[in-house]
Amino acid sequence: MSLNASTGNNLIIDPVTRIEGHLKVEVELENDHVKNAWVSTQLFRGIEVILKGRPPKDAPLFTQRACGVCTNTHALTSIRAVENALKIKAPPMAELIRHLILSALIVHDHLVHFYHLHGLDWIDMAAATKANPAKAGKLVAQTSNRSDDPAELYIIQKRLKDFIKTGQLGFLENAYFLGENKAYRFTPEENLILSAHYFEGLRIQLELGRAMALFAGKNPHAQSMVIGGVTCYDSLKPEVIDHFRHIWKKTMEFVENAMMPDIMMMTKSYPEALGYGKTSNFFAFSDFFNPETGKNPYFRSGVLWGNDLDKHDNMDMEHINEHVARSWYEGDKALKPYDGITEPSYTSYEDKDKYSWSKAPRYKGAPMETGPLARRAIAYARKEEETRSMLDSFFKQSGMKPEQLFSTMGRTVCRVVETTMLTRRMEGWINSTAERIKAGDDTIYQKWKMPDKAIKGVGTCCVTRGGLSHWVRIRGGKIENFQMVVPSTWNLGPRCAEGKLSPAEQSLMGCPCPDPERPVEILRTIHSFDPCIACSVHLVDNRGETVRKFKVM
Ligand code: NFE
Ligand code: MG
Repeated sequence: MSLNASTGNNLIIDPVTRIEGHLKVEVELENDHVKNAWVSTQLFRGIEVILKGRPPKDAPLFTQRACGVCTNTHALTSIRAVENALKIKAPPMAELIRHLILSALIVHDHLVHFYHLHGLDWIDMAAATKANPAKAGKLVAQTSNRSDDPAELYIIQKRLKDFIKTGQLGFLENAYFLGENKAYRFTPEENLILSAHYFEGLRIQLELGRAMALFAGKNPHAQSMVIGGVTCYDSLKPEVIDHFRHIWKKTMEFVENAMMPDIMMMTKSYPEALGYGKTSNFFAFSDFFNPETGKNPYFRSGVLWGNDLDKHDNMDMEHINEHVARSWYEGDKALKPYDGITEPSYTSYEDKDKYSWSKAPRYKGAPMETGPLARRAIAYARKEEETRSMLDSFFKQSGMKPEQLFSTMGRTVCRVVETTMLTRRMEGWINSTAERIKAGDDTIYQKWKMPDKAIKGVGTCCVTRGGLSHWVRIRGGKIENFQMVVPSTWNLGPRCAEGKLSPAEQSLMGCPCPDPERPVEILRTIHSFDPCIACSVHLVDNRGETVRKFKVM
């Protein structure tokens, strides 16, 4: 990571690392706190433009290449958009398989974010070398259903020590920053446990990739999802669903006995992170509908206003539009996604009027956060039983209060709670798939015909980072317009035409920054959104005065 201080009190972090894609954060500091913030996507995604004039069946193959992280969700969402336009529904078995692929992806991504992307904002692996493995083993036994296994922890610690002896410390030396860093407060034993879970999580990550590929054909980027259903006829075998179940079981054990106790430990060790990172409004889409009826979604849509658990509403797609006035695009009018225009018009790296490749989606004109915090807060506000009981029990054990959900740490708490809920729910879909395979159900595709007349459709999806929507207009069997309104666009976009800050910009206002050379609180807050500024054109122009240099070995 490189930090560049421009003149005055502004601090620029560019690029923000441990995310997907290229993000620049600029903040104005006053009295050790953030007074103003600009979040800028330093990357152009041309996918919407590429799709124009192509046949709709190309959409899943192109859209999922926007990203290597949420991959098959774009395929699925574009398929749903076209299916919505055609007014068709995939057969129940195809819907079930889509549930398996999507849920495995969300669990995978949440786990990767918790340990491998966001984890090192809190965990100091170098400090884990000072731990007493026996003491750490006792702590594991006290906080989870796992048995006391100091031998495993001793081996991890030895590996870390050997690695550190090589002198090529990279990210392991006192977290991101050289020297003593008071912002890192886990005990050596806690650091050792979390380091062990970081490495174990890498193996689960690999397995979950395999689980997706069992039905998606490959990972990343599903090959088997098509308009009308799925095509994985070869996967409709008992041994395939057994393999999927085997991976699910390992994941479930890890989620319950590592992720859940670890987020508890984190919340207790960093209570101040419950006090910053606030945004204002939230939305969620529905997903995981009953495969037979297409009703009763497991994740339910909604809107929540002003960080108020008593102020919630139904979601109405009519109220979504996208602003470009402060983005590097032509035009200054907010447009409905069906009529959205993506015409690049870059100004400069220093520009504060137009400063991002991201558009600024708004709902009823308001910036809305989306993602696990939005989904869980809306479900909690609506008194949905499972979310309510999981969060209430977390509040009781951690001392956290419901209103503290709206914070940097609250975002991560919701991510882990959601991971647990979804992993538990997967068992039912695995059972249903196994039963249908046993009964010989191989109806996974419904034929369709593209009409000549003009049609349009919208597809929505609950993806890892929030509510994703694809909007397609088709004429003469070709895509006339295609717009993707992506969770990270909602969360990490720029200001809109009315100058309203995006959720990520709001979240930084007032964020503490006691050490501008090591602005870990700002990184914790930005990372808590799990940003994905997916890869397209890379346009970074790095200027300013260097305050620290980091060698990448
Ligand atoms: Ni590229 Fe994504 C997800 C989508 S972007 S990771 O989840 O859609 O926020
Ligand atoms: Mg878009």
